[in-house]
Amino acid sequence: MNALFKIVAIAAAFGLAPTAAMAQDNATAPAATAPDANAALPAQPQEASTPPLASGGAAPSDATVAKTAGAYKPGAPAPGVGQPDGRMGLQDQFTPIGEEAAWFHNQLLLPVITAISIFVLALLLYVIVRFRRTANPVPSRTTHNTAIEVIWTLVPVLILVVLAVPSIKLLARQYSPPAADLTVKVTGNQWYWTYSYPDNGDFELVSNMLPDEEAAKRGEPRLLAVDERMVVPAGATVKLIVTSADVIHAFAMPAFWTKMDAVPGRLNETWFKVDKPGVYYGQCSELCGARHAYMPIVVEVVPPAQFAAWVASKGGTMPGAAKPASPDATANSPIANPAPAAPTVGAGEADATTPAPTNVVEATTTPPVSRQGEAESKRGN
Ligand SMILES: [Cu+2]
Repeated sequence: MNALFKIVAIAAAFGLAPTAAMAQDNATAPAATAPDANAALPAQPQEASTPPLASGGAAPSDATVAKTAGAYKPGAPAPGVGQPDGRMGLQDQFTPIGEEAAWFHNQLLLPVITAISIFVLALLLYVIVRFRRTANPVPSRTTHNTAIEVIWTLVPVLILVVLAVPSIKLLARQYSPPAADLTVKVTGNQWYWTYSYPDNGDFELVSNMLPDEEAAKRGEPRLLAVDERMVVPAGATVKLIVTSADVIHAFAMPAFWTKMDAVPGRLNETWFKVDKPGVYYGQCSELCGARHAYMPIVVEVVPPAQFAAWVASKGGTMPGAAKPASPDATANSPIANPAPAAPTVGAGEADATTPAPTNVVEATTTPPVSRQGEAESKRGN
């Protein structure tokens, strides 16, 4: 019996320890800097009452914006939302993936890790006391016990299976995003971020950290506030295309359970979907040089109408909106508005006064190179 306990103790120490270590890998530490959580300012957005598009920049090119939007005004952070607030453990999660992952960590991994650690510690203490040398002048020479060997093999396997099922499910869900409603290209730079919105006229923002005094003035946490936020609509699936212009950075947003390396020359993809409007803070999470600690990330989630107003204030457009009325390169293009087919003439003979479709004719009849110059010189007249 004594031997049995001894063996169990040793097995527990060696066999189960890796389980605990593995489980720990899944924990994600919250962002480092603890801000003073005194920023209890009026919560979120102001709808409608203000005239749309007050916030400077380019003129609204977009009729739907004028109809639907409240003006965009930068929202104020809420204590404990999207930023560290001195509590232990993970930040509150605001994405479906984050909620699932936090549940996995808090309800499954932590209890299992704790139980294993306490069990192993108890066995060790028992062995130390019960089998100390003075109490056992003649040690047992047992080397083998089939039953206990089966148990110490099977139990860890079962524990790993119980952990693996939700773990793999979560991993699969992270890598099978729903169809994106919005794409934002995120580029890491030494030492700031740029965000471009290819779906919205491809405008680009440069996002730098605010100095301490300015952050305090705006009621935002020190070392986390930025001048230009990444603004996204609430309830939308946002696809992030993450890359870097220089060295490896990492886009990390603890409250979204989102972390993705930004690697020069490579496009990485991740996504998030946040329903609750608010201001969320993150940081670069790859040691990227001298000012690595000073390139924070701010994502502001706003109601869709405000997002449209914000896009317009940046000179962008909403997908599907009417194009700007101003004449542009494509408005009179023979390709966009094909004219009835012109009589096919030898390209060289194309009349200088023939209107628009000359280039179409040229393109379809492909004149020999020697004559193309001739046609062009004629047209120039
Ligand atoms: Cu960085």
